[in-house]
Amino acid sequence: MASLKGPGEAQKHDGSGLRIAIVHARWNTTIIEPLLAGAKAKLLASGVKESNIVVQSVPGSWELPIACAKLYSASQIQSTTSSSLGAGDLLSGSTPDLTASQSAPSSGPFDAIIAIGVLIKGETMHFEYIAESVSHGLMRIQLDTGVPLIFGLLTVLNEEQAKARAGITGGSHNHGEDWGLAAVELGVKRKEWA
Ligand code: DLZ
Repeated sequence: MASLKGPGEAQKHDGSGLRIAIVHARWNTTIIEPLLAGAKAKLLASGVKESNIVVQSVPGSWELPIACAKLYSASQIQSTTSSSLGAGDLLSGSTPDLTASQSAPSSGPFDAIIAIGVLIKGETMHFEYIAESVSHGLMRIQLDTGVPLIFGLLTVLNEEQAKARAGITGGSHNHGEDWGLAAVELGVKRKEWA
């Protein structure tokens, strides 16, 4: 029986002509890692070249909107100047910051950006403020730039819920995979809509 939840029947899209950025927070790393891996695996499985996947990290989810906005602008600058700098260089200043989770970036505009963060509710209102602001910020960037920005922000009440959405708990589904597929679908469709 078809599931009520999820994006429905899987669509197959050719990602071989796409350039995709993933920006992830480092808070709740043990949940972030499988989500990031799931998203990347589906990009690669859809034909996106490894060299066309740019991965950047920020401390927490609060920083996701500014990073996505800057990464987008940097890629636009490069596509008009043919600079040899990678998008990551422009995001982090003049010195390339290639940590373990960051691949050497290619250059050119992005067809889609995936923002990944995990917000776990605590005892204060912190969660509500960050969740709402970041959601609005990411939507604004998406509509202002016209570049699909995939919403990979988990807003959960506890660690168990987070694990169940990252494929960590037995039999659970990794939502990162959905985000990777959504990025390819939207990247392809954006070109068709242009
Ligand atoms: C401070 C904070 C807290 C309490 N919780 C989370 C969280 O669950 N998930 C997350 O991604 N980030 C959290 N942060 C960090 C903020 O997002 C941000 O990085 C800091 O407030 C610095 O601006």
